[in-house]
Amino acid sequence: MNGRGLGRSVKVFGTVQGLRAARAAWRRRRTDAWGLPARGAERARVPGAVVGAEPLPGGGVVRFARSQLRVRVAAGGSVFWGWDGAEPEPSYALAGRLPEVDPRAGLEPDKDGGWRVVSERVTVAVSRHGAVEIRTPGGVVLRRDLPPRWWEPVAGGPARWLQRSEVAADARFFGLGGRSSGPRLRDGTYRLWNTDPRGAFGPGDDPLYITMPVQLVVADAGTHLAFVDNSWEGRVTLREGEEGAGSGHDRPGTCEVRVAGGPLRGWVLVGPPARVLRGWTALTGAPALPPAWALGAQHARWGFGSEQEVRRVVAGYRERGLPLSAVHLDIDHYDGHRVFTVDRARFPDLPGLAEELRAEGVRLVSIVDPAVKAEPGGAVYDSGSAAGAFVRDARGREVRGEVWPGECVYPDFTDPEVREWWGGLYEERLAQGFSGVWHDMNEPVSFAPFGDMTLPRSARHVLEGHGGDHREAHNVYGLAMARAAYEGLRRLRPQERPFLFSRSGWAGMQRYGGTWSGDVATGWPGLRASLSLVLGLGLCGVPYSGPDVGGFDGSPSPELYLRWFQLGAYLPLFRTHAAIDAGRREPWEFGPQVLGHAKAAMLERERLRPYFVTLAQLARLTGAPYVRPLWWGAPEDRALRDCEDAFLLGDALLVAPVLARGTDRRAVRLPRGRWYDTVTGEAYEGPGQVLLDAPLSRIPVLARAGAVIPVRGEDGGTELEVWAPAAGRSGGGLVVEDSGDVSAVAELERYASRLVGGRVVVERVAEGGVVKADRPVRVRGLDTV
Ligand code: NBV
Repeated sequence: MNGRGLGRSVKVFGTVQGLRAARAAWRRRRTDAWGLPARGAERARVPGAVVGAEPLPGGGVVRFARSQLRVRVAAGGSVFWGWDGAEPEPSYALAGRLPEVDPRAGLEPDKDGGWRVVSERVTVAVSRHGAVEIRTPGGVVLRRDLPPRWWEPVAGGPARWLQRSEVAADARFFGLGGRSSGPRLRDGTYRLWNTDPRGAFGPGDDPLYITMPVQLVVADAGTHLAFVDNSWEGRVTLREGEEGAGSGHDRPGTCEVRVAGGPLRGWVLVGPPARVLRGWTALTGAPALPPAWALGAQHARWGFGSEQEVRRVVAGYRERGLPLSAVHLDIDHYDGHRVFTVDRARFPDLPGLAEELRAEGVRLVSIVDPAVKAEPGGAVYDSGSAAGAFVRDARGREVRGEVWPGECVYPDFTDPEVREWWGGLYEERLAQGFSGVWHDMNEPVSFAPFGDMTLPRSARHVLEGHGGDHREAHNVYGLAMARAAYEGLRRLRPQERPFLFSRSGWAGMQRYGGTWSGDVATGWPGLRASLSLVLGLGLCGVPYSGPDVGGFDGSPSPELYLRWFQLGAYLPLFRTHAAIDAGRREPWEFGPQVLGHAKAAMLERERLRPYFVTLAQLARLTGAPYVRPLWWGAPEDRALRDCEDAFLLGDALLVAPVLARGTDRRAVRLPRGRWYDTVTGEAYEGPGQVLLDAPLSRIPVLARAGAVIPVRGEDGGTELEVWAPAAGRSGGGLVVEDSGDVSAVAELERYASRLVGGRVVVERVAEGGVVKADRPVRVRGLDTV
């Protein structure tokens, strides 16, 4: 344990729990010594030379001396590849049905004894030694996967493997789940092993709670997403390339994926970023739609202490005219930290409190931890034990860990029956009046002063019936827990959309909900890391997330708090939160000036609520995250690829948060086209960089010329804010309302804007032609045209 972690555990748990954690860590080590025999001698293997091929729909099988490769191109252009018998089958990442094959794609001989599959959007070329190239229809190579290598234990058992890939010299890497040091991933090694970083983290702390073998690669030649569909522990080493590196030759970018076992298979999607994310969503499932209230401001606290304290805080918001949508209760409202219980001395009437708050538009959200106190007589423990729900070791004994309630056991969420049992337990949360859940500690965590803070690697899991150990189940534990809760809540309340967000997860977790930053360190670097996480996760298909505004630990300066708040107001999950021993995070705790500016940010968020609702619906329909890197619409713009301090909120807005102390002006990089400062109305022309005022009262937010943005009007209805198109150009926007109905099909209103004789005309594009916009229109920026 590093000093930071040790310090915290002594402070938080006291020595008794510290000792128990040490015991649990030793137990874990012993369990693995018995259950995970040393690997022993290994045999190295490569595919060898090609010996034949067999066409199949969408591609075929290419046979090599010592392995075989299956290639299958789907109708939308997504490519499946699988070595050694790996087939495109359902997995934790994939959502049920596989995409249909492209019937026109077939295997054909290529030059030099290789084979290729040509389709409308992509060509896959397999060399005679097993290198796989992904090429654009024009023949430009986007990615070259070199022949893989395996190491098979002579005594049997899972083979570990390595795949090295090359990308263009100008390519930039993004993704790999939630990384603190991005969004552009620099040279280095990134672990694939979901991890509680032992205390508050900052940029460079890696790995964190959500790791995913999903990378988005952006280069002049095109964008692609490469996914390795394997949940085993692994490592990805990235190295950006260099143009004109040695004697004028380009050095390609490289990526090495090492995985400790499991199938060698994956998917590649090519195309502009929007199409890639659409394909990724088709493959792994549409993001769950948060209920509309979850797009408003939320306040959490570890250590509310009592119902009265919750009431006091909510009253504080109300009395100052600060909009508030939800309050989140942390583990301190449990009875002895036991999940699915309530401390009735301090929270005697939660259903009453929930009803009271609901009447003023404030929902209650509950934390849910996966670990169950191992105590006969405890209702959850007893019912789980009876159902055989808890993870066992290789000798068949329940695996015990140490978490907040003391000695705990862990539900095996990779077992469908356990998911069903666990999902039913949320009935208790609903009966307590909670409207949503917040999953924590689901990497899963077992406190330990040394070694990994998780379950033994040899712990057994059902893994949907095929059986395996924690090395394979670890990374999907949080995702499977989210599935259990999501499906349980759907069963319990079929008329409501579940609200769920989870600290840990894996590719596909968006089907069940979103996530948050976890324990981001209070400080300017933590603020930067917050943005990196949200952007990176969005590119991995998880659009709903946000940081602990103000940071998790300590006390932010008023300036830092305000800048965090101003950023948070433009992120999908807008929530203040902090640790039990941290300073306050209510907007009024930092003086009247901060309160005034924070209130302005909250009111602007409220005004933009219809836009957030639209973005949520669009994320569900298309996979496009609400928060996008500046290069989203222009991946060929290299300066945008390297810009990490601003983002697009949907198509219409560009948000340039202040990420450094003492800033009152900042450089903002603009994509092509005209952009208006939404406060001054000043117009700027992109591409290029401009210097904008960023006084304490606000962060720069720009609107794209021509944008039609749904905003809340003074009467509470939705109106259209339209930013004048530049001369000779047109624009537009979408509006999607949220009826709240679970089964409703989203109805898209499409608007077009153009400039006619110095006037802005806004029309609704309907079937069969354009009609007059039937919502109030407010034109902005016209005086600068
Ligand atoms: O439940 C307490 C905290 C929670 O407030 C935080 O948001 C989580 O990320 N939780 C972690 C457990 C302990 C952290 C030291």
